[in-house]
Amino acid sequence: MTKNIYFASDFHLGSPNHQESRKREDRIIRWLNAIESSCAELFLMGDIFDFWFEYREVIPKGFVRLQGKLAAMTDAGIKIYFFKGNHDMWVKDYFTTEMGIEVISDELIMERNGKSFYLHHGDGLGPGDEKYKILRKIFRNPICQWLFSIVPPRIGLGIANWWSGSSRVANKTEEAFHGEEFEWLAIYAKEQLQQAHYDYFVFGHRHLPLEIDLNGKSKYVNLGEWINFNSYAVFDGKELTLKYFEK
Ligand SMILES: [Mn+2]
Repeated sequence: MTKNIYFASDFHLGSPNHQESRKREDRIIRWLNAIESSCAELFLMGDIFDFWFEYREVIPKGFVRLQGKLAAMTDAGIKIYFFKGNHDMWVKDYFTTEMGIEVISDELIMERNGKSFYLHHGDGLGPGDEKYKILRKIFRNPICQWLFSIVPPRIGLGIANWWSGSSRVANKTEEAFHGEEFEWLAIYAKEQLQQAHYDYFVFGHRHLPLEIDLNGKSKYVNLGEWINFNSYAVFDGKELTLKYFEK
């Protein structure tokens, strides 16, 4: 492996308003420009958009710089993956058709340079959050998605934007660490380790950059978010490390 693999999540573009989102989008473009020459693969691991719903003929306005940049990167031979997050699970084929991006619905298990990875946005895993686990089933249900798709975008996106206005990022809440025993994704990762060995677990969703040693042989990395942290992870073929951009 001569080039690196990069991981980032939770840009929440669109939140809390157009102006602040644009500033964040510019920062993300600067980051992509900075990593591009050393990047073999890029994993965008969910909640890239604060809300994204793809109608059959229509997509939400905005985010054109990111879309253009990602298309240029895949055109240049960089492989890009887009994981569905809990805010942008309604992607269909637009990212694949227009930008050559591979969309991942749930977990992705892979091996790179002899290291095994377990990747997932992180929503709906581990103990607790029962309310969301039910909502997730509704949101991911094809009939519910079809019903939403026939609501005119003016109404559908209006409801969605109102909903995302009440989210964690819209209120700029910086998440706090309450100890490893309360980290539900670390608990989930440890459960997975009972079945099989993975060198690295990479999740988003938690909005807190974390590097947790699970058993001396496996590590859980949380990618944080780009409102307060600008955090991302890089795998150089030997090690997975958490880093911060313009911090
Ligand atoms: Mn998120």
